[in-house]
Amino acid sequence: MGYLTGKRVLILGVASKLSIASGIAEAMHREGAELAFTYQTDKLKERVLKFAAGWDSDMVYPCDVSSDEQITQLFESVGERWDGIDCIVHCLAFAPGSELDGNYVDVTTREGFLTAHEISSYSFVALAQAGKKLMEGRNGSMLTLSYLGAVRSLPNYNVMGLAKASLEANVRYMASSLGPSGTRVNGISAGPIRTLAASGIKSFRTMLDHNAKQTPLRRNVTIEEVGNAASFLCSDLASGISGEILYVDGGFNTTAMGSLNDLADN
Ligand code: NAD
Ligand code: 0WE
Repeated sequence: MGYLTGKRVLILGVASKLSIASGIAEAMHREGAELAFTYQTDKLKERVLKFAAGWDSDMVYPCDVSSDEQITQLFESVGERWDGIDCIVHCLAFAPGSELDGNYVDVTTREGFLTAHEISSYSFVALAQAGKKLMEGRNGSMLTLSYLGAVRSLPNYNVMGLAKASLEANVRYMASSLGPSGTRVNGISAGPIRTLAASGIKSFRTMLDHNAKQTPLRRNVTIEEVGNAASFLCSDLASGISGEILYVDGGFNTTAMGSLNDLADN
């Protein structure tokens, strides 16, 4: 019997089979969880329905997190099928593409800053608020996905780094806020992975190659590895863990100077 048997999990952010949310769904389904999904736009609906069916789910709902109405409606719809939710998995982020290309001080705009923070961080607490009633008293948990750019500056990640810093603070404040009602809140900081969100990024291939070379494990991580860590954090095996950011990055964040092996005169 899987360690998520009997858990009802709502997953936001499946867009393709490469999505980190898909790796999480795959691992959670394997461990016995019952799953429900959302999609951002009608264009994605059929695709998410098909993926959901593969994980034995027919619960698929629209939710663009920029809309208060859609967030409210989401929990009304889920509440018609489930009397409670054990986990909410937030696996989405967005900043306008022009913010993620070039010198931070030169390319950042008021509008891009606001959008990045609204979609990538505010949405996490908005979901907690709208889902609170369904989550209460079940030893449930919430999980989000972050990136090292929250705590280190790196080329082109720019305003997304600030939004992820806000998201990580959100994890800590939400953990304090929801702890008394029995809900844990955590984040996973994943290493770089080729997904749709990454495919729009200039030089992503170069970044992946560099990352693999400089990481203690000497390779990039996979959505399966993130999925396994996510399943653990949402399970009762992690009942003592809240407010935490768990790095699933092959150890990259723990090093300085990296490996010298790819330098000319080492
Ligand atoms: P992805 O493109 O597969 O998923 C991004 C998702 O965000 C999509 O499903 C998209 O529909 C959704 N989204 C964007 N704006 C939305 C909105 N307004 N409302 C609802 N949904 C919206 O990419 P991914 O890499 O799997 O990204 C998932 C999460 O993982 C993001 O938070 C990302 O920052 C994080 N992350 C990614 C990497 C990486 O290298 N790929 C590394 C660390 C963290
Ligand atoms: O969080 C992310 C990417 C999130 C993202 C991606 C896009 C691309 C398309 C947010 N908004 C958009 N907007 C778009 O228009 N990652 C952790 C992946 C990522 O993105 C980078 C990275 C890494 C790693 C951007 C620059 C540098 C490194």
